[in-house]
Formats: sequence, structure tokens, C-alpha cells
Amino acid sequence: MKILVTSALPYANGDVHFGQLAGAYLPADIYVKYHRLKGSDIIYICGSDEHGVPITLAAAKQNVSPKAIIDRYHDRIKKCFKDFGIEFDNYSRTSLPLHRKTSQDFFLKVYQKGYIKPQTTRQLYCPKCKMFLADRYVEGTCPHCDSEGARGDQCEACGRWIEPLDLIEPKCKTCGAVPEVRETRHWFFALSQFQEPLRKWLETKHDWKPNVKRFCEGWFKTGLRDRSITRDLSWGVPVPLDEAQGKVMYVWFDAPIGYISSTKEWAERIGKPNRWKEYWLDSDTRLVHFIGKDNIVFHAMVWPAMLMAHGDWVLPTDIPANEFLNIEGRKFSTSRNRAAWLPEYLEEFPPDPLRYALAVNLPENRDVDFAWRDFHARNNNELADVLGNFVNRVAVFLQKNYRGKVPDVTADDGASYEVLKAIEEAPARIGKLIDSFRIKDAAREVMTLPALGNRYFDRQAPWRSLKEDRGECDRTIATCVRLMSALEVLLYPFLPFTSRKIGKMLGLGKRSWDDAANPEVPGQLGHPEILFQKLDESFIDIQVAKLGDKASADRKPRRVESGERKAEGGGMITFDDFKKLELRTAKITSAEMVAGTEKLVKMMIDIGGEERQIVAGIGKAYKPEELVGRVIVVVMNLAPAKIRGVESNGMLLAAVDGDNVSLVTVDRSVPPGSEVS
Ligand code: B3M
Ligand code: ZN
Repeated sequence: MKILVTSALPYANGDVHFGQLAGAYLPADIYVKYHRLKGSDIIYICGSDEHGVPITLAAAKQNVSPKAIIDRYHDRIKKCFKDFGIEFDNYSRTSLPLHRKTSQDFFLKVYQKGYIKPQTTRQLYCPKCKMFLADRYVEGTCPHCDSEGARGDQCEACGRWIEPLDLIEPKCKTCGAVPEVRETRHWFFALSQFQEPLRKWLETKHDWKPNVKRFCEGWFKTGLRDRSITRDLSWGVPVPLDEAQGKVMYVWFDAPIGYISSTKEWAERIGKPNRWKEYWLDSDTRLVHFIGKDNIVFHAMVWPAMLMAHGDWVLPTDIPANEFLNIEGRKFSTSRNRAAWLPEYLEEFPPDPLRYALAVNLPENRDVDFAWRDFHARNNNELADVLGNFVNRVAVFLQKNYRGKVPDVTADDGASYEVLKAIEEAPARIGKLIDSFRIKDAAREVMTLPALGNRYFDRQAPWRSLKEDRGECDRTIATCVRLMSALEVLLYPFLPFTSRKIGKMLGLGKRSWDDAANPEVPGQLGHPEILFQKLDESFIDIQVAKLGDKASADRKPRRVESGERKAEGGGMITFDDFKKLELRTAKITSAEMVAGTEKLVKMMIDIGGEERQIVAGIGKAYKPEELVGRVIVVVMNLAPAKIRGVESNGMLLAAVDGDNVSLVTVDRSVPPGSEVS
């Protein structure tokens, strides 16, 4: 069996951010690295998406050509993935002639089979810009969910596909003018004819993630309509028909074909130009597309329909789409620079702590939050204190007391039984999780091993047995090195750089995933190396301050689904954790809007004699004058933060249901400063 893995082709109009990593790249890379260690016949294909309105808009904004944009970002994106340890077999780009030809051939074949037909259609046209407003050139209110700022191709809020003509109150994105409706001719892909085949095909996908299946079922209910796949633009793959002069393909028609052209490029590069066919033609190939949820409709409906229409190539086997990653409690927004960028991160820090923090908190089943405080804790308390500590204490102990020579004993005594059994079972168990795309659980599972190692080391106290029972000490240390050896392999998909450092100490050479069940132990261990640097507490504020738009008090209201638990993974907190929060009643003594904002209210509060200033994003729900005199509940011991330059010293509590915000108050009179518990 062959496995062909792809990650969504990122638009070459900006840098890579953490949200994209968590959605489509890190989970795919973990999956691929694992399979490479398993010895699977697997290739990992990606490339830059260089056509479409995202590119031309970025070019217009920066007043340069689209080519200048894609050249700049293609290189940056490619380098950044590499530095982060994402190992594609090929990273291509859709501006290549090879891609143009592949897309045109694809188009022609589907056209010849009668699935692409011209239609005269009505389209929005901006009289000021003198152009048809396709896709992201037009914005308005979403006809499905009423959100404002929906683009002409898709609504970010509900994920639904949009026909620009259906937008409510459309406006030209470039100049703000109200567009008029004009006639033009476009070529349509007969998506409606594939509703039944798609439905039947999807019915066979029993093990697909429920979020993906739910999404598709929603689409079937609305019914699939034929889609225009050409555009009146000069940037893109030219439509290969004489009567379609001056038209290019819609970017979502050519982009997925990029998976094929990138595989072709790979085959050429390795000097076996026909090799790509073995993956795309062999019905035994597992084709796996890693994407974020905003791309589900294209990958689970349109692309499979295109492939069915074309007829030659394999259909996707699985589409493990992830939900979104939020940042500091709010949505990522690249346009508002409320995002964390990979190149910026890599300038300062090594890749593995971020790979880890994202992997153990992947948005696999629902949106999750990325918080720098959490990253900090994972780095210090889990990577440094658990994994780093285990490896280091073993290596240092061995160095100091054995001059690095690993005792040659096979420990299968009662004391080490638990550790040896855990090692033996780990590869199969973790592998199974990865194979079923439960990457987050897999990452968490791996990290139980160094924790177990530390417990074992503490319990065995080799520093004591060293003097009292040398045989016992030998067995303990040999078992610990064995665990280290297993960790080198098992950590590799998640933390490749750390795995290599451990590998350097062990010096064992290349091993397979299954070898980790009964791992080799070297005769001599190399010099102990520190695996992780701890981060100072100040790190958190520095990172949070980089967000263009500050978090916490100004955070996006979010509806909590019934039964949903906030702590990812169902993590419970203890009463002691809860006690860390200092909640008090406070009386609002004055309130005013923060100048230049729509939502931020600056308040002075009285907490039983202590005066403080807080800022909260409640200005849409409350007028400042309504707030004065109210007794609210605040978190006293939240680290101070600057929100739009205004200092906030605490956070008020409020119930949120979308825009409906209600302050948490107390229902009997208590003095300000009373403890809330
Ligand atoms: N470039 C959209 C995105 O980056 C698009 C993916 C193409 S995958 C074929 O979200
Ligand atoms: Zn305009």
C-alpha cells in the first residue's frame, strides 16, 4: 500500500502562523514521520498556492506585481517550514509551467467529458474599478448566517460557500463602491451531477472525523449547485479554450490539482518521472488530505467531484480536517495582526517547544485556544522538568558514576517490570492513535513515558543503591537508558530536534518505529546535553504584547456548547487550582469609553478601599453611564496588562452569548472587596 499525504497549499501572500500549523501542517508531519519510521511507502506533498484573489489583493495593497508577492512569500514559507522540521518530499508552487499544463489538461479532459459548460451569468461589477468582483473582491453580509464582512467566495463565520450575487449589501472591497449587476460568460463545473455519487461515496467513509461528515451532510441538504470555475482576471491559469480568451481558472479549481503537479515535480526531481503515477493511479493508494476546517467543502466535495469527473485518479481516502486555533481567547486574524507568526517565533526559539505545545493541544474536535501562558508552562513544567530532567539525570548519573559506560545487564526484575512493559506497549499504542488521527492523544501518550521514567528513578534511588547494592543500581540505570533509547524513536515524529539530541547521546543509528518496543542499548553514552531551556515568567507578557490587538479583557465572547468542557482533554482542575483565583466584589466608581475603540470601557473600581483601573470589552452591551454604581465580580490577581495602551489591573466576569453580554453581579448587598468563592 502507498500513502500520499498532502497539506493544504498555503497562499503565498503572507507568513505562516500558528493556526495554520495546528490545522494542516504539524499533524500531517507527525503522521508522515511516524509512517516513515514504520517503513511505509509514503510521500508528503505540498506547495504554495500562488493564484487567486488573495494574491492579487495583496499585490494591489502593496502596490507590487502578483509575481513579486509570490516570489517573496514562497521562499519565506518554504524556509520556515523546513526550519520548523516539516519535511515535505516536495514543496512546489502553482505558478510553475508544469502546474499550468497539468491544470489545463485536467480542465480539458473534464470539459471533453461534458462536465464543464459555458453559461451567461449575472455578476457584480464595480463601475469605479471597472472590473467584475469575484470572490474576495467583494464583501457583504452572509446570506446564510447574517455575519458581516463575509467574502464573495466563502463566509469565514459559518464556513459556507457564497455566490457573490447572494451577498446582502455587497461592497467593492477595493473602493467601497456599491457594485452593479452585469452579464458575463463563464464556464461552470457540473457539481450538481455529483451530488448522488458523492453522497454514496461519503457513506462508505465510516471512520472519517465527525466534524467533516457533519459538514458534508449540511451541504447535501442545501443541495449542490453547478459552480463557475472561471474568472475575469489576468492572474491565474489561462482557460485552455479559444472562446475563453482572457479568462483564468478559479483558484480553487487549479489549487488542488497542485497536489498532482507537485507529485509530478517530485518524481522528476528524484529522476523517476513516472513515479507520480504509482501514487495517483494505484487504487491501493491511501490519499490523505490534511486541512483546516475552512477548506472542507473544497476537499470533501468539489475536489472529489472533480476527480470523479476526470476519472483517472484516486479519490481521497481520508480528510482529517482540524478546527481552528484561537489565540489568547480570540480568533486569529491575520489582517488585524492578531496572530502568532512562525518566522518571528523561530528567530528566538527552537522549534520543538512549539511543536509540542501545539501537538498536545491540537484543535482536532473543536476550536482550542493557544495561550502563551500555556506554552510557557508546557515548556517549563513538561518539557524541561519532565522530559529534559529525565534524560539529563540519567545521563549525568551515568557520566558521573559509570564514566558513561552503560551497565550490560538485562533488567527484568520486578522493579523495572512496569517500565519495560510500558516501553514494549508504547509503539503499538501510540501508532494506533496516530493512524486514527488522534495525534493530540498520541503526543500526550508519549509524554507519559518520561514521567514514568522519573517516578521509577525516584523510587529506585540509584544514588543509594550505588553504594548499597551495585547490581540493583546497574539494573536501574540500564532500564533508564533503555527508556531513553525508546524515547529517541517515539519522540521523533513530535519533537524531531530533541529526538536527534537524544540520539546523539545514544549513538545507535537509524532504527524503526517497531524497534522501540525492544530498544537497543548502547555500550557507552555520549556527553549529557541539556534538552530544553526554561523560560522566564516575563516571556509571557512579552509575547502577548506582540499581538496587534490585546487579548484577555477585550476577548471575543464565545458561546460554550452544552456539555462542552473548557479545559481541553476534559482536564479537571483541583480545588487548589481554583483557590489560586482571587475573586472579589467591586463597585464601579467611574466608567468611560477608551478613545478610538467601539467596545473597550475603562473603569475605576473600588475593591473595599483599594482603587483600581480595569479595561473590559463590554462597550457594545453597556453604556459607560449605566455601569457606574454597579457591584461586579473581578479577578484580582490576573497579571496587569495593557489593552490598547491602557493599563488594566484585573478582569471583570461576564456571561457571554455572542453579542449578548451580561455582567456577573451579586444578588444581595455585600460590601465591595468581599471574597467570592
Ligand atoms: N490556499 C486556502 C488556504 O490557504 C488554500 C488551500 C488550497 S489547498 C488545495 O486556506
Ligand atoms: Zn471598486
